[in-house]
Amino acid sequence: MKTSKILYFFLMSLFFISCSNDEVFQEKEQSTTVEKEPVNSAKNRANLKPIGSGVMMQAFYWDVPAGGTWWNVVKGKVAAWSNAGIDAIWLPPASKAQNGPFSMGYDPFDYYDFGEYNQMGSVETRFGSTTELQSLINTAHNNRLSVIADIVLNHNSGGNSEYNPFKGTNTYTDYQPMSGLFNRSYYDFHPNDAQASDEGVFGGFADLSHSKSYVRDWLWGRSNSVAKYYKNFGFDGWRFDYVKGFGAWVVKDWKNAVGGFSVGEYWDGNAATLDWWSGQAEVSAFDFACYYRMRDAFQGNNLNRLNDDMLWKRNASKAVTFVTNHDTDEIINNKILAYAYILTHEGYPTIFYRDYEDWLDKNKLNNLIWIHNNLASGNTSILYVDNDEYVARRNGNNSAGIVVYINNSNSWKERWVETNWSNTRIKDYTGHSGWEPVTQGGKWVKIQAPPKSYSVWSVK
Ligand SMILES: [Ca+2]
Ligand SMILES: [Ca+2]
Repeated sequence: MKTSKILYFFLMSLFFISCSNDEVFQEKEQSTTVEKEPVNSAKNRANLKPIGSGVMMQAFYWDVPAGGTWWNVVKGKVAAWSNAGIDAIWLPPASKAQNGPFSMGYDPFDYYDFGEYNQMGSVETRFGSTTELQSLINTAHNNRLSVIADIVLNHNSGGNSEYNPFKGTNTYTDYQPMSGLFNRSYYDFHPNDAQASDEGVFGGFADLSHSKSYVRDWLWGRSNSVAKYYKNFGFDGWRFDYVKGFGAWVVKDWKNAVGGFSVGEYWDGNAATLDWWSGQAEVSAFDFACYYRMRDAFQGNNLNRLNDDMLWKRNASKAVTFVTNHDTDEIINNKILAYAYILTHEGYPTIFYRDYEDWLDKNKLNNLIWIHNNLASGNTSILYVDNDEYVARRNGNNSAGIVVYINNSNSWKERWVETNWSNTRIKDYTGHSGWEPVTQGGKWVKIQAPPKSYSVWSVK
């Protein structure tokens, strides 16, 4: 989560306080008694595609339509996504937050309320009801997709005011959620009798103190902990929000308690730092180094930056690559080129909902997903790079591998490159070039790429 979002929360809080709850949310409270679907069986999970074998879908963006419909929107798309080669969907924080029906979920109040208790102004969350979430997860599983929960462990929001002896004043640290689970008080937030502070705070939010055994026990330790409640509900993996705000051991302990694919949002452009955090937490990390280098390359028109350090180059198995997310306001020029980059390179790539559904050419993305899942294997050799051209080779292991040619100039480019294939006919699997050249005995071949576009070559 991004610092500029603090203003959003603040303004929404003011708006919320100024509204009369009864008038605004009356309709919401009526349509909530629907029979619950059964929790997913282990059998249902057994057929899931392995996470990382395909591509992740970030199944939301900032300010998706409110009104409790988003889970149903996503449910309507998962079959097509799975057919396209997606292997997991990442959902926004699913539990009731302070801003209730308006919240994107990053101001968590009651971790156990997926939209079944009338608190914080509504029964449903912004995204829907418990039943609708359960139905979405069941549908995703039936389509072999894993479901990744967005977990906010750094801070809470929405507690009542109480006198806090550690601050000598009143603080909003009195939490008595309607689920009746994980009540909190000033002892559970910084500063307290255990710690004055931890690695970081987010804005003015109440900063959870993981040094308290009570907090650790509720978050992941006990049989009805938050982590186990989510897992039993059907979530398969975890995306941890703002992990700069607490020790890497918190993520590690959560993962050890319930297992599952895990990725942390350590917002830092330094590849060495990301690699360090990933090693400490023993989970994956979003490759912010790759994100910033791609921005320099495609926004700054200097593809030489793709030569620079990124997490996937240090530890591909722990790098989750992305072109944009719900927090990044910068628009990368020629975004499809950035997707051509992450979908042909190492790391576990993520596609942003709006890029796929609203903004970019879905056929081009589907083609790149297919290339990622079927051809782009093995380690990477960069064959050529200058300001506006980039050529790299995936050397193959379980498939033939590829040569990807990215052209950020305004004219066609062609170039002799060294492949891993001798006397072999190859073709461009994007269809952008109609050439079908035969590689020389020494494995060299001439390939081409159209202006502001790319080509991906492999054995015909
Ligand atoms: Ca709904
Ligand atoms: Ca913190």
